[in-house]
Amino acid sequence: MRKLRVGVIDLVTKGPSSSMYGRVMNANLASIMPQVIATWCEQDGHDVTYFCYTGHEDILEELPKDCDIAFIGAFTQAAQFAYALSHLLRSRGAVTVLGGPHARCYPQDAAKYFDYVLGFVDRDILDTVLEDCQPHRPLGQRLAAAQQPLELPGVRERWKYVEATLEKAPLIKIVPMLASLGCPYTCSFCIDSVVPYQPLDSEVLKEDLRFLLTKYKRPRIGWHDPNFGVRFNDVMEAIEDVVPEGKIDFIAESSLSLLSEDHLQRLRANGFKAILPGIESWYDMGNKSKTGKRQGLEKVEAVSDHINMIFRYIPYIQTNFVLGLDGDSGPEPFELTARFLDRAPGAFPAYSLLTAFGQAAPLNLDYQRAGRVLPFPFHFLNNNHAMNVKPANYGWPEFYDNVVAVSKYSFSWRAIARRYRATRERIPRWMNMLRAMSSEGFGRIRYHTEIRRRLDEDRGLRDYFEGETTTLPQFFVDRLKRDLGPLWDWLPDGALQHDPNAYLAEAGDTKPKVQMGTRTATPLN
Ligand code: B12
Ligand code: SF4
Repeated sequence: MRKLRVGVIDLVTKGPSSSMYGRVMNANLASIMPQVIATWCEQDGHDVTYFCYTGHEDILEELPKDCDIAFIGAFTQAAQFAYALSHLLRSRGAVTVLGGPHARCYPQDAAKYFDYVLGFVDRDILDTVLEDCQPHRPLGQRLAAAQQPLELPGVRERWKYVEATLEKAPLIKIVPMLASLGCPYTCSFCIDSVVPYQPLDSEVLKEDLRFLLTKYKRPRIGWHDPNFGVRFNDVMEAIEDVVPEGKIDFIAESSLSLLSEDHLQRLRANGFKAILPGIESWYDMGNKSKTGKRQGLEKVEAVSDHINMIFRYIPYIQTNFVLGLDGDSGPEPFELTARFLDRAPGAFPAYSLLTAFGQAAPLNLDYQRAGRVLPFPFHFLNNNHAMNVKPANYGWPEFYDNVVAVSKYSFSWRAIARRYRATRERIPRWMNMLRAMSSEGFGRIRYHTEIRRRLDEDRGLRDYFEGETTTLPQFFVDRLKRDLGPLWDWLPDGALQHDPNAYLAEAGDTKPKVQMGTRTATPLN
């Protein structure tokens, strides 16, 4: 294989950012896979330039120059930014490759702007691309391994990329690690519901933990496992084998069903400082939260007791909710969330508006078949800036009234003060405060309130939400232009639009059975 100049770009954000929280945290949200790609390319003998874009760099200045091939890792919210970047890099003679969540969810669209669009990637797929390395235009080649890779280079092998990224994190440095891929649960809205659970090599894990103890006085590790601790004993034994008690702090996303009291005792002993369980809904997903058939207030009571019990062991808890699921109707789900916050005041609530990310989850076919998926530009699909599924049981004004109400309740000064008092440790207290006052708390209240106002006052925007027009409201065009900064000029023609039913079409299905265009001010069922 000829020696290539390879650029690897990890897009942590969707454009230039001046946010305080972003400056502190974005580098800590970098992805593992771009570092893996960089490591593998280097092991294959290529010249690699790796660049993690956190939103605070001058993108035009720091972009890898003169590459033969550029790999870009992007979430869907960074799709337009990535498309523009690909356009720019192609104009300089590079072949471009897209990988990551957007490539997995919207390969049909991404293929219009990249030479290769990758799904699951292992070394064979990477080598296929590197060996071929030529423009594929107008439509890029779509390649994917049949399953997730069985092994990945650990932190020691990825170190130079980890280190370069964490230099951009001024206060807290969190090293990303993986102990497993996939998930044994089957939450139908989730990308992992169809990816088999697979633990990664525990020897690599141990070696990485040992290695990190030589690099930092007290390392902090963020597990990127979709559901950490499924093989609980195995992973705890690996940690206990090599980490002296209290020498490493860990953060993990784990489902409540895995967080029993005996597990929590062990997690505390092993330095787990933050846990992010998904609650999702008060009417659904009982298997995940170990609440079985309990629903509504009964589930609130069970879950808040559980969360308060977790607090006795773990100082920071973020609880994840999905707003607008089909099982929800009326103000009650939102009011129940407020009751939950009353009963478990220390939990930091993270809200996601229900989003059908292309072909991520099987449930998305149903939404597309029902004609419920709206064509919001990818840039707004970050679970907050747009909800691209028409809610089953709410009209938009009613839905946003509830979203605004629950956001205001969650980030009121009263709630912030109660969260502060209920949190024991200094960094978690400070994190909660910063998050509430940044774009995540106050910022979202402002944003959702603006959307709610426009639903009444901006006819074009309302029609777009109702599916009565596909003309993108000026509000979104202006925001996108502002957010892309210098890359707006590189956005390819047509890149603001996509086919929201591409997955359905590719699955060989016909047109959506229910066409949009009817207002749903009253419940549909
Ligand atoms: C860990 C995680 C996070 C972490 C770390 C994020 C990160 N930078 O990786 C945190 C908590 C920070 C996070 C944040 C968010 N997340 Co998240 N997250 C995940 C999770 C659980 C695991 C991802 C992971 O690392 N898997 C391990 C890797 C090895 O596997 P993989 O992602 O499947 O990648 C394979 C291929 O895609 C490919 N690949 C991946 N990256 C790249 C890069 C290149 C260059 C190449 C060539 C290939 C490649 O190779 C891999 C091996 O086969 C996924 C769920 C899931 N399992 O995908 C959600 C998920 C990726 N997140 C999601 C979302 C929406 C978000 C947020 C927008 C949430 C929010 N509202 O804030 C933010 C956005 C952050 C950002 N950077 O833009 C969505 C993404 C949907 C989409 N199409 O964009 C997912 C799929 C969850 C879901 N809703 O179903 N997330
Ligand atoms: S438990 Fe979490 S990671 Fe697993 S399928 Fe459900 S939502 Fe996805």
